[in-house]
Amino acid sequence: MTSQYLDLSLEIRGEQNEVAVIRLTRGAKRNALSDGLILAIRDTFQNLPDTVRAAVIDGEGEHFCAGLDLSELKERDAGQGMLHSRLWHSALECVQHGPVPVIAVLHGAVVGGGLELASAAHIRVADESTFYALPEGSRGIFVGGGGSVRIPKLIGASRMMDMMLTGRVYNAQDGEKLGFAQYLVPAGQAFEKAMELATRVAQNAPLTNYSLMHALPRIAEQSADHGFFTEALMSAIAQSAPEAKERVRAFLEGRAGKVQKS
Ligand code: 1HE
Repeated sequence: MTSQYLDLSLEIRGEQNEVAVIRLTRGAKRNALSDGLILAIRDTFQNLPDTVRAAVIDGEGEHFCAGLDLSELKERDAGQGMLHSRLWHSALECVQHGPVPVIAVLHGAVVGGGLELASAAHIRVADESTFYALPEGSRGIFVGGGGSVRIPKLIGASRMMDMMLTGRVYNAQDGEKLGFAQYLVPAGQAFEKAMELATRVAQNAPLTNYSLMHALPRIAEQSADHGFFTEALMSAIAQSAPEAKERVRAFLEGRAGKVQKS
């Protein structure tokens, strides 16, 4: 199944239609995020078919995403700017706290709002052409798509501060070491790797994936005492699911795979 929004395509893949491939299709503008494209991202993640268990987000052409569509910025006053930022927040919330884990395919420019979008994904696979920057500093603006909350969690506030103050650009190798991406692959191979990971992620019990996406980041924000308590609740709910019981039984009866040395 495929469907087409403005500057975005959705394709459902896999034997059980379990992987959604969402692609920004505005390559001529380096996938710059117009209001229409942000709305398409929000609506797509809100309305994924029930069969979908994992999603891959990719960008057409040589660059993942050039960030905010700067051509739409010039007419906004302060009130509209606030609402615009809140629109981004709601759209990227649908990516981060939507129904399924999201794997971002990074290549070329991952800059400004493009980095904010990538930061809302759960796994980032970068290829060697990737570079990361926050040019907001030099454009006289600030991040507005949740970057000040999500990016310090990946690389720390001091590195984000440096990127914005000095215009520092990180290449793919350094970006992976810092924590922007969990995987680094040769140029042109990020989509294939992301599909391999999505297929694997889609095999997990849905409740386990949901627990990871929704509980783990919240526990990280809690005090240790509250975190232990939330963990115990989540653990009890996950293990009580019939699917968890069956998976454990399958291992004990020799029907499930062992953990293999990498
Ligand atoms: C754009 C945008 C854009 C390209 N808004 N139109 N983001 C930035 O400050 C990054 C700005 N973009 C760039 O630095 C470069 O375009 C790239 C490094 C990403 C790619 O370079 P290149 O040589 O491959 O492409 P190009 O020739 O610069 O761009 C091709 C076209 O895309 C060109 O339009 P054309 O009509 O002349 O063909 C560009 O104007 C257009 N284009 N990027 C609008 N961003 C929620 S707040 C988030 C705040 C931010 O994201 S600020 C950071 C914005």
